[in-house]
Amino acid sequence: MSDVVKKLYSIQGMHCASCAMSVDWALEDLDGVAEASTSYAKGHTQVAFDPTRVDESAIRAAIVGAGYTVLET
Ligand SMILES: [Cu+2]
Repeated sequence: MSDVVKKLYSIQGMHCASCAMSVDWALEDLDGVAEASTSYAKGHTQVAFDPTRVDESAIRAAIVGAGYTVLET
């Protein structure tokens, strides 16, 4: 098992707890994502992933695909 890294992504467009849940599901569907922890109140998601199996563009695309905007930091 390779190293899992954790990264925080700021998300725009979530307006309730079920939005955060949709983001969690979209991310956890990705091969290589171990865990996503999305907070509607904080407007961000913390993603634990294996960078050898999934890259950040796929993570961003999954969030966008769920209907939200990823803020560049
Ligand atoms: Cu919502």
